Amino acid sequence: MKNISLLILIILIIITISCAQTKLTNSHDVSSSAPRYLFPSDYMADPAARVFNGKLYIYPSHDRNSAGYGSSLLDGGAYDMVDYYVFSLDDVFSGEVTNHGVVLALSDIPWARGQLWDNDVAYKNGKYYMYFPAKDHNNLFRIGVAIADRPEGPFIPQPEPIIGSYSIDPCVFEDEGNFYMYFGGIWGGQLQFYEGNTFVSRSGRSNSGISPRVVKLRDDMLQFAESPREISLIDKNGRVLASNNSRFFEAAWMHKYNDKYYFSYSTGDTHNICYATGDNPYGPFTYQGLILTPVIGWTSHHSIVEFKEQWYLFYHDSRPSGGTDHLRSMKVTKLTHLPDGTIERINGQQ
Ligand code: FUB
Repeated sequence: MKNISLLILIILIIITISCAQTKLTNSHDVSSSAPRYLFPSDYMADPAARVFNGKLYIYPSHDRNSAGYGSSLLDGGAYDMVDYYVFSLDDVFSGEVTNHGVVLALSDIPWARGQLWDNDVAYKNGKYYMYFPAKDHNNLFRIGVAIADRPEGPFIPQPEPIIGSYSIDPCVFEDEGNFYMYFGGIWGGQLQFYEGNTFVSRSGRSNSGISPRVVKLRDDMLQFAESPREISLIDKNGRVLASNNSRFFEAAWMHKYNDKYYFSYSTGDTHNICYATGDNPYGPFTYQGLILTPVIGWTSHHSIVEFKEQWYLFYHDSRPSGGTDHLRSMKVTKLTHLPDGTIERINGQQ
């Protein structure tokens, strides 16, 4: 009798857990514009969303619990990722999210030693190009390229990183037949190691006056076509952004709306996603305000995409992991451009 009661109890616990899991998976109320967690069964961050062949693809980082790659929090050592997955969906809020599995692994990349951080994918002439940062064998971040025949991969890496590449968070944006890469990140992203495009030293952790970079890609998509340029991010009086609440930290993204160029980014230690607008892909870009207020978890990272005539913000937070900074979950919500061209602010705590 005691054994039967125990068995019933175990069955009840299993049912409760699986109901909770199902509830999390399907918890999005399609009639509301509440955010949707996209893949509750594993930790995925930095979602770069792209539309290929009428379908939405997501290229995230894959978070994991590990002993940590580096030694200090400022090195980003807890963000110790070793592979990339791809996801796709046809309907953002109610559709099934298809997991295409691992499409590129650290062990396949000869030049990389660790920390596969935020990537992005671009399409040109029948091929898909994944741009990703990783630390090389000298512990310096470089940016590599991997190529696929289909948006869901697998992606085959080039044997060496892009010549002259450094730092993290590549975003590749197509404009009038040209492809531009925006990149950079301070602190663990190492952008402060460089002056212009020259490596200066591993010391110093400046907080402001460090510009993200933009560079046009060569026709073959495998190298830079020019030297990376520093992006000028200014306020409405033409002054360079200096406050930690608005200056660039990491997570560059570019989208175009009504012929304006929207450069968005994270402010890192103040946890905002902000944006600035300009008239061409190189800038300057004038600060406009916040898109997303701080989420649960230290990092904030996003992408903005139009799909079936609706704009979306893809981002992540650490709510499902109980606030563990390096275990993040990707999510999506609607994004609205207001009639004056500004973006309606989104509450990161939703
Ligand atoms: O995922 C690792 C790093 O955390 C990204 O490259 C940054 O943008 C931050 O989200």
